[in-house]
Amino acid sequence: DSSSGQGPLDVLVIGAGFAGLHMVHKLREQGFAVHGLEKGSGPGGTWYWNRYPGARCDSEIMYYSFSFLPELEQEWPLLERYPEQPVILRYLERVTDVLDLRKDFTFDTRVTGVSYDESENLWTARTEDGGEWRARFVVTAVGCLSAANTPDIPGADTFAGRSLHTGAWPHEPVDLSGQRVGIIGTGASAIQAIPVIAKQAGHLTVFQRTAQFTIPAANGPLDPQFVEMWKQNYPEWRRRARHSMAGVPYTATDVSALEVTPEERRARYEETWRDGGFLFSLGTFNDLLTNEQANDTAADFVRSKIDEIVRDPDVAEKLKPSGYPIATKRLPLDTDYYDTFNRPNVSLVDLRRSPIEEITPEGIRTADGLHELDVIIFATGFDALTGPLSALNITGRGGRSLDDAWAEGPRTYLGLAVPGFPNLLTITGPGSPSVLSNMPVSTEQHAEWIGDCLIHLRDNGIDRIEATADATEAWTEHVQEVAAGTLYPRAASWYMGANIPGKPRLFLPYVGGVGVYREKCDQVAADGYTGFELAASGALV
Ligand code: NA7
Repeated sequence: DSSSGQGPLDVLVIGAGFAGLHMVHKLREQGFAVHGLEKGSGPGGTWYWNRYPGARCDSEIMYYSFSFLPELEQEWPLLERYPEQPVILRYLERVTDVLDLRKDFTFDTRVTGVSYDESENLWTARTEDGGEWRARFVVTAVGCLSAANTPDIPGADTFAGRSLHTGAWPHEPVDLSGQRVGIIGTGASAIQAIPVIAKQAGHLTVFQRTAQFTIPAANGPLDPQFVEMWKQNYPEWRRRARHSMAGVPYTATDVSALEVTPEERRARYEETWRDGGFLFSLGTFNDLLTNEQANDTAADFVRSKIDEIVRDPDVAEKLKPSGYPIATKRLPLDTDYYDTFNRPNVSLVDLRRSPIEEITPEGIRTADGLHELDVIIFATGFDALTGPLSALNITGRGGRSLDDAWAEGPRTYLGLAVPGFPNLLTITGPGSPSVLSNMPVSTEQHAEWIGDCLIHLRDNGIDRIEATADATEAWTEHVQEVAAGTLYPRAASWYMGANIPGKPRLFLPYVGGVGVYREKCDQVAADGYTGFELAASGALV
């Protein structure tokens, strides 16, 4: 390997989740000298790290998988509607073995710096263990939600009990039975974890800053006949997902929430609430994310459900989200979330009324007093999209850091490339649909596009590709414009960078939909990589 002094690689891939596994496979198939680095001890990415109780995917198992492995697709058991973390991890391990990818990755290797040398047109990645890897191209496959965010709470390091983060959960089992557990946060991770932890813990205290809308997952075993129907029609389901809005094969509706009677509306919400999943936001009406009044109808419906489910009216009131439109913060899916607050061993602290003052050796002190705890779980999310790239300490042309280039928010061309950083390609980077989609559909599209791009460059004797400043400005503006046409920017969400103090506010993912986005990327390629500057041996072609 180049770490032991051999010549540079064609491509270095960072990460061994869905994106990195596919990328290394695709490039190896095409005859490139490619190698992958991964900080975990094995493949899995998100599903390697997020092992908290209740961790599962909110995409249904039928389409949370690769589309290019027809044999595995037929053989892989589809037992439960939403795959839990160990199932997805097993799937990715199986993919790694089926494709014989282990030999092309170095695990337990954290990349600490990646820098571009202009004179040689080469990248060097340095690793924590002192290794150096040189490559012509670097593809980041580091995920969007992999840099855990732990808020800076005074006294946090004085806590005498155990502190855990959902996104960096220990690999050995954590026994919470009989423990006094506190969980900070009520995002998608917490909403999965809370009902499960409540059944184990002696007492669970939920520290809520922003009440969340959540929709029942309606998880359960899949009917074998349904599975058979899926397996017989996989190519068609995959095609639909690729050309959809969110990477899921649902049929979009063209009905406005405001053009039906209140009774019809309620019936539609009831039906999708019962059936569970994202159909509630994606398939009921076409204007929930663009029209405030339409959105209110869905938000009111969920608030009415909270009243129905939660017995203590004061707790119900605290749980009711307000002040932002439904689904403009990532909508979680849950199994008995609101009902969990009917349990005698669960209490809710509303941090808006009584903020956290400090963490002490005994627990968490809020304005209303000390909550004594044995375990504190931070379900406080991630430095989304930019955090994982920032952690790589990337420097481009002229030694300029990516952090510096993005001081006012990330600017990318198609979420794939950044001016000043030639030959660096970012799978599901900011400015691509990424977190607003069923991830495997988006990582596949990027890995395929990048693979085809590198083949094009090789076939044409080109060894440098760089996004132009103009194309990047235009794309960044377009991403913001499309977001501004929706209700998304109304919420202080991690989509906006709002969860990290000091992070610039810019809408991070592309909300135009994966189908539209795919067409744009394909057009750029078909037109000879418009918006990129291509060069051979330093000379422009
Ligand atoms: P999220 O969605 O970012 O949720 C984090 C939660 O933690 C959210 O409720 C935050 O409240 C809360 N939070 C963050 N910082 C603090 C502080 N300082 N004090 C109190 N509460 C805080 O992360 P998840 O891991 O749940 O989900 C991330 C994605 O992973 C998910 O959407 C899926 O795509 C998978 P806030 O709303 O900011 O007031």
